[in-house]
Amino acid sequence: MFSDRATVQVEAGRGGDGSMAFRREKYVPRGGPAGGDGGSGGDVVLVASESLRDLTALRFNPHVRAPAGRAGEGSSKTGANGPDLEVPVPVGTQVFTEDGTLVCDLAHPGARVVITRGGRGGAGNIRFATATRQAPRMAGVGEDGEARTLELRLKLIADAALLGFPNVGKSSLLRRISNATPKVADYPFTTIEPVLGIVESPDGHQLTVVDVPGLLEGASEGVGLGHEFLAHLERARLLLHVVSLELDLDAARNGFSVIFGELAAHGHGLAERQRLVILNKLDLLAPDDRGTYLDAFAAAIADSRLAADEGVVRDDGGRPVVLGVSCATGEGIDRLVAALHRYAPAREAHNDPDDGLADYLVYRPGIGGSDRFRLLRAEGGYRITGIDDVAVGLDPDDPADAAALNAALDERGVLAALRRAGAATGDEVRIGEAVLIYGAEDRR
Ligand SMILES: Nc1nc2c(ncn2[C@@H]2O[C@H](COP(=O)(O)OP(=O)(O)OP(=O)(O)O)[C@@H](O)[C@H]2O)c(=O)[nH]1
Ligand SMILES: [Mg+2]
Repeated sequence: MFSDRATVQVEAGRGGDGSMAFRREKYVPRGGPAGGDGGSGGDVVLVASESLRDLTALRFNPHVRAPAGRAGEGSSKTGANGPDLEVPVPVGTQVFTEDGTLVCDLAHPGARVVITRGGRGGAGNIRFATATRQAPRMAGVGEDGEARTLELRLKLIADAALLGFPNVGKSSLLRRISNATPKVADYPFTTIEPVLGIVESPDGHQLTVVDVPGLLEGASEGVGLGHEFLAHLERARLLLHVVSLELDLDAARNGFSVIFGELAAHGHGLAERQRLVILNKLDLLAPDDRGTYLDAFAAAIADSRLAADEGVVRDDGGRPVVLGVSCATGEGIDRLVAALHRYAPAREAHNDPDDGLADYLVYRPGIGGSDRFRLLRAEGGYRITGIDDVAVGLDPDDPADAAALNAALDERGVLAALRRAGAATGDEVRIGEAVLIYGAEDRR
């Protein structure tokens, strides 16, 4: 199974609560406050890992939660921070919000994106001491960690991608030129999921080549398997268009045009992408006829009125290059590997900071938002700061106002935060001047 999509619910760790504690020493009758701050909750961090092939692991574990911070303790001890939770994803994973906005693209190995921030720890009661309030009975409650639903989509990253009709010998070719060993058989759709191989040049440079399921006419609209996999060609710099030798040249050319039509229909620049034409199964022709056939095929595709040769790699004379090979005998394979390295030269190590791809990124959708609030644990209940405006002008004893207030608090996440902080029915909740009573009907 190969999964190139997963929907995940990510939740960063909640901050630890601040402590409400006092010094107790033998000869200090009324020690001052000594409650330390809570630690912050762990972030959730996506990390692009070369050891993952696809998103299957996340599909089966779509809930990702970072550990909470520890509560502060007496003797002014700060609680430990919750450790960050690192979630490995395959290189080439793109992250989208639920409404389809691209958040980041983890296209480089080792790229890291902080996808949700842990909540801040609550302040210990030491921080509430003032000249007139020397024994504060109040401590901050840890903030909730950020939570969101994200859609992950994998688009494989390879230097070159094989494409063509089923059964033309794409997998046989990958076996010949790389370390990969995809299944080869004499029926269409032997390959049902992408396979990556590493091709080494004689001078030691390495390239990655991806083999995808064969394409059919209509693939871009969902015929066969090709539709889902066309997306995995998008990030290849060079396409390797494999054609199987057919004695009828017209049929061979038409097939070539059909595949081009699917690339063009898919879009994303596939039609214009550099494309190297490979004619496989050359062993089916008598040795003397091979050169003539290759020339005739090159002329036929250049002559096509369907622009199917757009993007095709050409020789110095402007004629399409058609590399004849036989995966059965190995003929032409060395030339093909050389051409591969020539037209898809090894990428320089990633060093372009402006390519829009994440190396280290902190995703902050809520920054500057008005919904930040702090929850304090106070004697008799809780105090909420930072959102005094929600209660202004509303009378909690009036049912309509109370309902509006309830909805506003729910929307800003205050009710959820109170619930998580352990609020019980009857607890007082103060917002600015307003005093509310936390009730069971608040629970959902
Ligand atoms: N005679 C001959 N047969 C070949 C050659 N290359 C591949 N074949 C045969 O062609 C058939 C299909 O080969 P595959 O490599 O599985 O083809 P594919 O394009 O990966 O096929 P799908 O995965 O179904 O899209 C197998 O029976 C291979 O043995 C070749 O150079 N000469
Ligand atoms: Mg195959």
